[in-house]
Amino acid sequence: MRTPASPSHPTGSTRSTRSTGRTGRTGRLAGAAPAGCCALLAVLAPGVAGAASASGPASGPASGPASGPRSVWEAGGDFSPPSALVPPTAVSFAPDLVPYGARVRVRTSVAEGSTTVAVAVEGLAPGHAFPAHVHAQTCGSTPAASGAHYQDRVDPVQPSTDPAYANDRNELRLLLATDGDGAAQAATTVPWTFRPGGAHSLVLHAGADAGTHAAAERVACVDLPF
Ligand SMILES: [Cu+2]
Repeated sequence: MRTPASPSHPTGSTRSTRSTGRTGRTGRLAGAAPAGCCALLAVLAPGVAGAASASGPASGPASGPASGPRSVWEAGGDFSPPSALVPPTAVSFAPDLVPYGARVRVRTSVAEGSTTVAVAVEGLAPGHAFPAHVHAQTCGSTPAASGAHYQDRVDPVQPSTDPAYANDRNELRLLLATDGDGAAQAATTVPWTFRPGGAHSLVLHAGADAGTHAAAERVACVDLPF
């Protein structure tokens, strides 16, 4: 019998809010980022936004996040085809759900042993709920390249289906529910930090059968900068 996920882990809080209207250009989230961008994320996670302004631009340390002083990493860009000449930061494998040119921003904040990930998207299929998870490997030319879900306590049996490990306390999960314009925001906090070098991407799944896509299909991927 396996040991269940640590009972000391509180349930991760996940929020999903809807946004109306367009926001500023996609780009850096801190420092010189457009006001629309940061105001949008400030709504999601005021503590994170405040930390970003205090810690300056997004370029985090080369090593992975660790507990201790607050660190902020930012990522994102325009979704591009995996075949793009320049390897894109954000890849779409299903342009009918995640059109090329749609935008994503991800802010990861680590402080005092907890991790908050805030995500904002624009230009996706409207009225659709995309489950998004942190995965272990970087995005690649195929949806499978991003590997397994990142787990705080790694399930010894892979692929992991044991609910003692595959749950929203042991993995980092969000739900991006787009509004009528295809915009969505979500943030979640987990009471642990990523192992250095252990987490490399945020993957969007179809969520529900859509067109030719099965619910579990990986429709897009964003490289995370740590
Ligand atoms: Cu996933």
